[in-house]
Order: sequence, then structure tokens, then C-alpha cells
Amino acid sequence: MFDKLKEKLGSFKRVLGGAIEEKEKEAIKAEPAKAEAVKTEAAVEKELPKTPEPAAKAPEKIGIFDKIKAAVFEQEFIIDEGSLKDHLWELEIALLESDVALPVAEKIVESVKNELVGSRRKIGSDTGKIVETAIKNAISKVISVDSFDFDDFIKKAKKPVSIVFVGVNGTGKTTTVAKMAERFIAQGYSVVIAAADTFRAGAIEQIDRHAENLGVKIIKHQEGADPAAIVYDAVQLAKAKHKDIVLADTAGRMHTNVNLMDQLKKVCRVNQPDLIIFVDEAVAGNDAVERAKLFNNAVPFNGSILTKADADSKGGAAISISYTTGKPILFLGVGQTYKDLVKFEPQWLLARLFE
Ligand SMILES: Nc1nc2c(ncn2[C@@H]2O[C@H](COP(=O)(O)OP(=O)(O)O)[C@@H](O)[C@H]2O)c(=O)[nH]1
Ligand SMILES: [Mg+2]
Repeated sequence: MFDKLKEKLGSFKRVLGGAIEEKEKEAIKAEPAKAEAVKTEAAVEKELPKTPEPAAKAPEKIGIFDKIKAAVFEQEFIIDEGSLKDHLWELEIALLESDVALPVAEKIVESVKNELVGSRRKIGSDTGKIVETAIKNAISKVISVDSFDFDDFIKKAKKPVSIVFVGVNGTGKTTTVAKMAERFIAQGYSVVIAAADTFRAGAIEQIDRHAENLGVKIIKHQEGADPAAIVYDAVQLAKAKHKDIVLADTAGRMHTNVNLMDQLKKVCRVNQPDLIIFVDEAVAGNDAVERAKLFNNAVPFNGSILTKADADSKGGAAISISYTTGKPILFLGVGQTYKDLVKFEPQWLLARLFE
């Protein structure tokens, strides 16, 4: 997962770490006077007559070289913009090549620059670590858009909680509905599925199979039926039977298809779901981010799920989608089985990127 991005960030860390190290060497060279002063001070000390100390209190012997080293290492050096400029440009290119959206790449580079330029660092610090921390902080800012805790929301929400999944075709909505059902069941909730993709041939059978595998009640009408009515029926059933969660699978649609987008708006207007979740595939990179923006305009959603992260080496969508939409990533799909769903935690992603 995100292998190419990891590689790029790793090599950036090494190169920029090296550049900062050069700066550090210059600082050491520019300050021989301080080392000289220590040398003189040590020489004077040597001349002074020594009063013998009691053995137990004998001070630890500090050699002249230790003193010089300590003096140099106590110094700080300042990272200036000039020594970073070209490298920051390279970072921006690396992010863009990884499908990070332009405004997001710019924001990351800006944060890295602000954290590093003008900062005072102790000589002898781990320069690679300095760069890693700056990048981690910068990415953290763009992926932690709000602190929405999905599990806590579900726990506290009035039941049944209705969730509608939206997005374009083939991105993994139906599979994700099944994965979410499995996750809710494991947490002890009861689930009803609404087969609200009445548009694509075979869609009802597909979700029906999942419901059967999972032992979950499903509400389905015939192909071509009104999806708003199906979600409505599912919620009514959940209310009557005291089910906790309604998961509505909807038809994939392009944001440019006005009729289908109007249909989706109707599903949401009629049913007022507790949550709308946008599903797209991480592998779609910038396309996924653009689609998210347009879906969010039509049916403002609460968060996204990025599927197929297992097959995504670039990571650009995962880094860009929250900042672009202002809505958090809730889960990542990481495979084709029901268990292949991980709750998205910014710290988890950051650790993956530098492991
Ligand atoms: N590798 C991988 N494949 C996935 C993931 N999620 C879904 N898929 C596959 O993507 C394809 C389309 O999924 P589907 O749920 O039918 O998409 P929908 O059209 O949006 O409902 C199927 O072959 C799924 O098995 C995932 O997280 N990882
Ligand atoms: Mg589907």
C-alpha cells in the first residue's frame, strides 16, 4: 500500500536531510573561534595549581577534546530558505506525481517550509528525523480535517441509524456495504440492507448474495423501482423490528448524469439519512478527489471511504480527499473479503508512510 509514495518521501527525507547536514557543517566551520576559546580556557585551567580533592569526590575527567566537542554541539545552526528551495520544489513534484491534488501538495510544501526555514537546530541533531517530523506534521494537517469519531457517533445516535452509500460505478460501494454490515454485526448491532441500486442489471442479486452470506435482512424491489422508496421501506422495517442500522446501497452514477444525480438527491431528501458516505477507489487518485468534490456539492456527505487501498501505490487520493472536501476519510478498503476494511486513523497512515 502506498509503496511509491513511501519511496519518494524516503528519498526526499535522505536528500533534504543531507542538505541540512551540509548547513550544519558550514556552521561548524564558521565557528572555529568558539572552539578556540574553549581550547584556551582548557589550557589556562591546566596551568592552575591543583588543590587535591578527596578521592571520593574526584571530578570526572573531561579531556580537552570533549570540551571542544561539547562547545561545538551546544551551538545551533539556522536552516535558511535558500538551502531548501530546490528540494521543496522536488517535494512538490514528488507529491504531484503521487496524485496528490495541487492545492494539497502546495499546502504540504508550505507547511514543511514554515516548519524548517528559520528554525534553529542543535548541531548534531538527526537531520533525517527533522525532515520526517516536518513532513509528518504537514501531511497530518491535511488529513486530519475533523475529529469525527464514527464508532462513537453510531453508539450515541438514535436507532435506527440510516447510512446511504454514494459514488460512481465499480468503485466498491456494494462490497463496502457488505463489509460495513459485517463490522456492525461484529460490534453487536442488528443490520438491514436496502438494495437501492435498481439501475444496474444484476445489482439486486449481488447485494442479495451478500445479505444471505451475512445473514442480514434485505429490502429489495424490482429492477427500475424508485430507490427512495426502498430506503424508506428499509427504515420503516428497522423501526418496526428494532434494528439498529440501515445500510443503503445505491447505483453508481457519474456526477455529470443529471437524472441520476437528481434521483440520488431525492433518496436523500425523502429519507434524511443520518449519514451519507461517499465511496471511491484510492487507485483513481485525482479523479476520485474531483468526483468527491462534485458529489459533495450535490449531496453533501459526512465522510468518505476509499476502497482498493491495497492496490494503490501512490496514496494521493488518501492524502488529498479530506482537505479537498473538508470531510474525513472514515475507512479504507484493503481487499476483497468482508474483513478487509480498516478504520482510518491519520496517525496510522503517517506511520505507514515512514515505516
Ligand atoms: N482489491 C480490492 N478490491 C475491491 C475492494 N473493494 C471492492 N473491490 C472490488 O471492486 C469491484 C467492484 O466492487 P462493487 O462493490 O461491485 O462496486 P460498486 O459498483 O461501486 O458497487 C469488485 O470486484 C470488488 O471485489 C478493495 O478494498 N480492494
Ligand atoms: Mg454496486
